[in-house]
Amino acid sequence: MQQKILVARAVFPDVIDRLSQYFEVAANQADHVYADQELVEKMTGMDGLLTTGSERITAAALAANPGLKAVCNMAVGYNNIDVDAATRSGIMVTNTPDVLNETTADFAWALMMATARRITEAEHWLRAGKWVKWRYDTLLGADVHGSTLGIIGMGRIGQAIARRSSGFGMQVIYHNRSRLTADLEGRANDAQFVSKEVLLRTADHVMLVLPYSPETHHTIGAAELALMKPSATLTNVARGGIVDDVALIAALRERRIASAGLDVFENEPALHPDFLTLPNVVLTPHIASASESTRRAMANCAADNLIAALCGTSPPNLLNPAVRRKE
Ligand code: 8YV
Repeated sequence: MQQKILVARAVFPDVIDRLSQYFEVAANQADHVYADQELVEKMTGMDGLLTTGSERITAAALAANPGLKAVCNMAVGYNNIDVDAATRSGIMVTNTPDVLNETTADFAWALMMATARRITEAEHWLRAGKWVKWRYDTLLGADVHGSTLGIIGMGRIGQAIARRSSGFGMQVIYHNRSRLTADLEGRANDAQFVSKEVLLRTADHVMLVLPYSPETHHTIGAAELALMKPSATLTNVARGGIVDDVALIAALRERRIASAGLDVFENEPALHPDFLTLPNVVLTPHIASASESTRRAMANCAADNLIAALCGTSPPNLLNPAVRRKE
């Protein structure tokens, strides 16, 4: 009998066609966002799932579907999936690393530069008809070239961001769970490992690229924001919840830091309404990996993992190799 899969959200039609050559596919091309319980019901009888970062795959959802064999996330982050529970239930979990490193690094730079040089604020000002004369102090921003870039979370995306800084004559400092090898530090524009406190006190531009977990929840809160320079910017392309949004809003409002560039938010897509009232924040809707070719690569990577997982070979991006395959 043909195995069944659920593709939980809309995806490129040719990826559905590809998966249909192997499986009976329940697709959601209408892109309905399933509530948690609705998703559990849709999972019933499925052998595999193709999810995005928006679906919460909890221990309860997994327990309600004992026949499930694989959950393949179309994202590098996988904090939406209870991987430990999946491992205990013999369910393989995969993600899509590497294919989005460079695209996400490009976007992180775009966001940091827009934040430092007040690009969106300037455009709103111009569109509002406020540009009636040149002034020496109109929309003055912070330089990026020659400044110190502080990266928290120096994985593959963090390193790709650091590499780009060499053309800007920047000094790179970073903080990470573990220090990189000397070779990797060299390739990351001679990045220097420092404590989180030194990074926050020293960096002109702080960039967050670390994965979300209970341990990294509110890595940046009121205390950390208080360490930053009043002229500094903060860019988050990682996950909502790494920053305490309420504390950040207060710091931006009181100009305790200069500005922030945010692609991710607590409770997204329902971001805190106060962000919309602040001029010194650049807001984007979780699109750091959203180039045409990268989103295609992510979808195909998730499909590759699902096909391998259900057709008896080892998925290329298996996150829980301890899992015992179900027959
Ligand atoms: C995705 C991401 O767009 O890969 C990740 O972890 O955050 C983004 O690239 C998003 O999670 C969709 O699944």
